[in-house]
Amino acid sequence: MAKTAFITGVTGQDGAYLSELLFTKGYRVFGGYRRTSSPNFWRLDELNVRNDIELVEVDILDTGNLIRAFEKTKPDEVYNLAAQSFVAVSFEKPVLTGEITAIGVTRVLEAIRIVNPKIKFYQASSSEMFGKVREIPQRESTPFYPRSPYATAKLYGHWLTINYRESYSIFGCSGILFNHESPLRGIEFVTRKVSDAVARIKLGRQDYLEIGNMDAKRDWGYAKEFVEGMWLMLQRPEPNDYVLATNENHSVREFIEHAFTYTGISVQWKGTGVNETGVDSKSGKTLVKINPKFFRPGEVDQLLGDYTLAKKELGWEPRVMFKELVEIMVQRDLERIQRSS
Ligand code: NAP
Ligand code: G4F
Repeated sequence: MAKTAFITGVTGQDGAYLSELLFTKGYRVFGGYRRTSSPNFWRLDELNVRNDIELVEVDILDTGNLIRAFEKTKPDEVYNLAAQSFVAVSFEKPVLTGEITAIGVTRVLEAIRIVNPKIKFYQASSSEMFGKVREIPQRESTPFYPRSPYATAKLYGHWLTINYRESYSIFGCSGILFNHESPLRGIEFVTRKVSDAVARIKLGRQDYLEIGNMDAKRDWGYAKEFVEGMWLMLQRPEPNDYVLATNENHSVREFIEHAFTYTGISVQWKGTGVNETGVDSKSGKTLVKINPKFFRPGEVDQLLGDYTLAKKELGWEPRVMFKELVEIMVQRDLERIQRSS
């Protein structure tokens, strides 16, 4: 019989790709989305999965709402992707971030415990939990050192998943996912902000890009591949926690350079600190400026993941690496902007 999955946060980047993947595997997919005056289904439309998903209004701030949703839909698997997922906002809204990203996990797990403890559970944990990194590269056993309210909230959800596994034998897995990006990434995250801005600059729709800390390094992979790892975790005979990463890291600066290079523009860096600028090496025009408003009160300087366990136990490994990822994103934004004219 076809399996049934319930995805919280279906309107987000990973929710869209995971729905697409589960359909290829013959699942019935219920997609939890929160009510807003104008729902936000653009990612589901881009992947052409909106009509196949059975959409259910669910807010992970409301336990009763979750219980009724699971009673009605009877899922075999729940993927908890819903979160206030933007680190920068978590400094401005730490209480709300804790309610959604931390306590939200308790609500989902309690609903599972009450409705059917045999439901398999995936928790979207994050490499942000490694924060001020204690070892390089980071693996499942690396001690955590969260550097933001977001990361601290994710750490709560991570340990709660382990706690429910040990206390109530719930099949709960935490995927410790390093940054994963795509053309469906929210525009507020640095990769998509850059790919969109570079495409606009190339097409003459924007003058320059304003950016924060360009020296931060991330291990950036392709979201479409990372959702495969989520699904694989729930197909194992025993639950466990896994790092998914590419085991390569690059700075924001490198991301910007490669994005421009792809469009045929070469950037040259001038000046230092907040006065640093990126200029077009041919025309001398300023293309990149630093704006300190994008600096964070606590920064994660570098992340680098070791996915050895995922490769060994899940057979998962990344295929799209940094340069190809940048190119996929810039190309898609060029097409979008050209089409919108
Ligand atoms: P995303 O695009 O920001 O999506 C987050 C989703 O959560 C959206 O659908 C959002 O709905 C929903 N949501 C927020 N508050 C909610 C609430 N109170 N009730 C119900 N839904 C709510 O994030 P993503 O990149 O797909 O990431 C998926 C998950 O993985 C998140 O938990 C994120 O923290 C985690 N993660 C992401 C990465 C990454 O690099 N992408 C890495 C590690 C972990 P709206 O559309 O209404 O806002
Ligand atoms: O793209 P970011 O906002 O992603 P961040 O903070 O790494 O978080 C993302 O990945 C996590 C996994 O490690 C997820 F858990 C989380 O939900 C989210 O998906 O920022 C990346 C880096 C940071 O160091 C930031 O300071 O880019 C730097 N940055 C520099 N200028 C900027 C900017 N970030 C943003 N968003 N905007 C800028 O203008």
